[in-house]
Amino acid sequence: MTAITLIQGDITQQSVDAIVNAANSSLLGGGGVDGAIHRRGGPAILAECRDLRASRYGRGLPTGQAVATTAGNLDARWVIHTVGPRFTREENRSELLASCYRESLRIADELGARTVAFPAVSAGIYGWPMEDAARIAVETVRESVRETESAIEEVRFVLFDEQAYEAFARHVR
Ligand code: AR6
Repeated sequence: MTAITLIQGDITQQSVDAIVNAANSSLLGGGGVDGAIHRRGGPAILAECRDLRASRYGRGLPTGQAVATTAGNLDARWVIHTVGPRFTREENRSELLASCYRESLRIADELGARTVAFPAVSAGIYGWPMEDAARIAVETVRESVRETESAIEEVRFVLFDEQAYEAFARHVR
């Protein structure tokens, strides 16, 4: 049985087995959570991301997929980088956002992670409305841990501000 928990705070301060990063397909860093993870995690994470670009993802990590690296100086064993879709009103990309959560959990499970922290993927720079991002995140994680009979003990959503926390809380209840 996997517990789904919520906290308001900074994901780079969490002690968990795996921290999920809302990356971009270059895997070479950016702003938001991505910037914070590389800043606090140190250069080992970026070095591994560069190797991944060179070996497996020459064209970038596709949207909706995920890949793990070391967590460098973070209090975690792995960072799982996933690429959320940019929000657009012209096209429904919910399935790609759901895929970020499913793929990240699949990799976490494969690695043997027991505790996994997620930010609100796509709900910052990529413009996804928080309410909808929260619904997709919580529904997907719930279904995914049920269907895969995951050995993960806790999936923790780490929300940066109160508005995000409240949006997730409406769905976790
Ligand atoms: N801990 C937890 N949540 C955070 C933190 C933090 N330290 N910092 C920001 N958030 P974003 P995206 C929240 O923009 O929308 C980057 O440049 C933030 O308030 O980090 O998927 C990447 O390289 C928001 O609610 O990710 C990509 O180019 C949520 O995390 C692009 O941004 C996600 O915001 C990805 O954009």
